[in-house]
Order: sequence, then C-alpha cells, then structure tokens
Amino acid sequence: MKNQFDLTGKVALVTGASYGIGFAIASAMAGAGAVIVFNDINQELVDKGLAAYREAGIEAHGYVCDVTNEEQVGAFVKQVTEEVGHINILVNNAGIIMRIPMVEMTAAQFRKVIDIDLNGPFIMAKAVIPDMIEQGGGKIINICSMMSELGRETVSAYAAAKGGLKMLTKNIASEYGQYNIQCNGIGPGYIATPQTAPLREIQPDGSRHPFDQFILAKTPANRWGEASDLGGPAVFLASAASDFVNGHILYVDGGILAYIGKQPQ
Ligand code: NAP
Ligand code: GCO
Repeated sequence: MKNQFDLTGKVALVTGASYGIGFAIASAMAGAGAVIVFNDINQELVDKGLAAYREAGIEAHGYVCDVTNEEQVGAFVKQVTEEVGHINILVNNAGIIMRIPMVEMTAAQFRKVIDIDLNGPFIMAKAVIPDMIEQGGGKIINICSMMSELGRETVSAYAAAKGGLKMLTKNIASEYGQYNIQCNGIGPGYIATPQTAPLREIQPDGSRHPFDQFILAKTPANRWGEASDLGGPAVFLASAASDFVNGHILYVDGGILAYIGKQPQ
C-alpha cells in the first residue's frame, strides 16, 4: 500500500510555489519522491524559493512565468519538458485575493483576480494536457477554496474565481478522464500564510483580530490550518492511490464547512 503513495520518477509542477501553500505541497511531493518544478512571478521570488527548497534539502527547478500569459506558459512548459522531463503532475496553486466591497471594486480589479485565479489554471492545464495524453495519463490538482462553496463580504471576485475553478476541475475530469488524467481540487480552509496575514494581525490592545476569533469559533479544530496540513492530501491526489478519484474537491478545512459554529458561551 505504501507504494500507492510513491511519487518517485514523477515530475511535479507547482505554480506560485516560492512559499506558502505551494511550497508546502511541493515539499510534501518531494518527500514522496517527486522531482519539483515551480514558477513564480519574478526572478527574486524564484531565487527566494530555490534557496528555501535547498534549505529543506530539495533540489527544485525554478522558472519565472506569469500563469496568465499564454505565451510565457507555452515556453515554460516546453522548457521544463526539455530540461527536466515530461510533467506528470500539475498543481495550479498560484493565486491572489483582493478584499474589497463589490460595489467599490473596479472591473479591472475584478478581472485581475479572475485572470490569475481562474484563467491561469485554464492556461496551465491546457498547456500540459496534450503531453499528459501522449504519456498515457497525468494528475491535475487545482487549489480551490472554501469560497468555492461559500461567500463572504469583500471577496466577490475571489469567490467567483474559486467557484469557477471548482467547475473547471469537474470539466477537465469529465473531458480528459478517458486519457487516464485525473483532475481534482483541494479546498483549503483558513490557512496561516502571507495571504491571510491581514486577517490574523494582533490588535493594538494585544487582542486577536476579530476575524481570527471568528474563524476559531467556526472551526471544530479550533485552529487555523498550517500549509503543511495540505501536503498529505496533495500527495494522495498526485499518486496512484487516487487513480479512481476524479472531479472531486477535497476540503482540508478542519471541519469548518461541516460546522454551524461554536455557540455563544
Ligand atoms: P500566497 O502566500 O499569496 O502565495 C501565492 C503565490 O502565487 C505567491 O508566490 C504569488 O506571487 C504567486 N502568484 C501570484 N500571481 C501569480 C501569477 N500571475 N503567476 C505566477 N505566480 C503568481 O498564497 P497562499 O496562501 O499560499 O495560497 C496559495 C493558493 O491557495 C492560492 O490559490 C489561494 O487562493 C489558495 N488558498 C489559500 C488559502 C489560505 O487560507 N491561505 C485558503 C484556501 C485557498 P507573489 O508573491 O508575487 O504574489
Ligand atoms: C478570506 C480568506 C479566504 C482564504 C481561503 C478560505 O479573505 O476569506 O483569504 O478566502 O484565503 O480562500 O478557503
């Protein structure tokens, strides 16, 4: 059974993985034997990522690529295939959020979030699927969100993108499952990364951020997730252990989606 989770000989490409959730998922996949390829938006971040992987004992391959730029992505995938090998696993992790009340958000801001969080995964998947078909199959993992299921104030663009990413995941699974490509999603709950740092800032009086307290009350695990909590689920969805799992969104959220929330004491 252990071999079912073995990624030895596989090339895993994780987007936006210099740090945060992408870095944790790539590190877990490296621990399962995968060769790690990652990209980020500029060389400074790629260098930062390479140093962090080396620090963790991982010889990763880093490239500068904006996932919204179809030309850059085509060149990136070609270069990886030539320099590292065929891409067996794609993790669409790169993403941003803008927390702005919808009626105050400009169309340009809305489009930017959709472009990175939804168009980016489409462009990346479109670029890797033809070779996956040639190679007899592959794994695509889209990093969705609780906002693939729920809304909240100020995150309209992000929720629209992540809801779309859930359905893009199901559609890739439907269209390419016949080629032994499994496409699934991971829906993290609230994870302590730079992206959520504003929601966890200690208040001037030393108290926890109101949103921090809100999330603790809504999460049965009574804690924020750590990026490392996503490593095992990602290895599962990248491995032979999930060969008959397709079109599924695996929520890794400490139970928040199942729970009405801690009642007032
Ligand atoms: P993060 O700390 O902000 O990291 C996101 C990474 O993506 C950064 O390295 C970022 O580069 C990169 N990126 C942004 N735009 C890009 C582009 N156009 N092309 C290539 N790379 C790009 O975020 P995170 O918390 O690790 O989240 C990673 C993923 O998980 C995102 O899709 C996020 O929506 C999702 N997620 C996060 C949480 C959470 O609670 N943290 C929960 C659910 C889902 P820069 O440094 O330049 O921005
Ligand atoms: C927010 C948070 C969330 C998390 C994550 C939850 O502002 O509500 O950033 O969106 O990032 O997506 O699953």
